Amino acid sequence: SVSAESLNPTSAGDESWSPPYHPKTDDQLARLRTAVSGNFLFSHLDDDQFKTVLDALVEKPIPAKDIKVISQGDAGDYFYIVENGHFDIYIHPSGSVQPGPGGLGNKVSSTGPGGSFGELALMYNAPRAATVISTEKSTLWGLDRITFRRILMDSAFQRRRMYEAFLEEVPLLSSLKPYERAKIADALDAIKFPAGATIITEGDPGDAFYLLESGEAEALKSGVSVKEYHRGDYFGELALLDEKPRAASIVTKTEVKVARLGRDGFKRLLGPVEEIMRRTEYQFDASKSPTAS
Ligand code: 1OR
Repeated sequence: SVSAESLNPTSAGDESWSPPYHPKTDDQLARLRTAVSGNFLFSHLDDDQFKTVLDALVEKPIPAKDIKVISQGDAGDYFYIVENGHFDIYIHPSGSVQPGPGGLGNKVSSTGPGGSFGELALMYNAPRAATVISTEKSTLWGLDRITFRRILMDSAFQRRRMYEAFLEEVPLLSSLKPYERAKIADALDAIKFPAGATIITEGDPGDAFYLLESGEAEALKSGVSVKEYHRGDYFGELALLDEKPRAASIVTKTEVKVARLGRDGFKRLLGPVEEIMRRTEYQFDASKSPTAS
């Protein structure tokens, strides 16, 4: 559970805190900017926060495969962003790494360029939830615990909490693990539309996927209503799945709140439910049309 300290990352009397400053070469800065550009935890920072984080990050070269960057059960010190290379993630059911073969537990996930790991122990003041180990020579950037908590955590935490309950209710996402939904929450943007607004225009290229959080909307093909959307429904996936123009317009019928996921997030985070999305049929169902009687 969430301790009081983790909701209030800055303990009293730290007015004297100054963020770590690790000078960087132009080459390092350029590589770092590319590495964080795809990371959603950074996309909601203002310019000052972004600069503080860039200054605080430290390059951590991982010279080979089989290097354990994080051991399950340890205390958390750094959050990591992957610039290049690859890492496997293991969880041992006993809660920590065990001696001997198979001691890492079961492989649950993996991550590569633009990905990140190690946030959980810092967010929740908990032991490391998993072991993270390199599968090749790699480059990481590390952010210390205090800078992570002071600058990145509030926005990440709020976003995860804000969307936790809603994402649990979305049928499309019900097969995902809670941690996978948390990663989706990091990447969502909340947008409101008044009644009668066009969210998607038929024929346009697609750049985002949407989950409907509240209100009602409908899909129109050449001006004819073909489908209605309610809380928990999704739209905008077809153009992204097959790189096709928008197959319909989506227009709001009431005031609407949507959670928007950009193309990168869609590709990276919704892979596990791609087959479910592809199974959705879009035949015109006259019995459900508002014009049928
Ligand atoms: P950490 O600080 O606990 C280990 O250190 C990191 O592995 C953890 O933060 C996450 O960033 C990362 N469950 C828990 N941690 C995971 C998982 C995970 N995947 C990556 N990490 N999964 C749940 C398995 C039941 C895998 C979900 C696909």
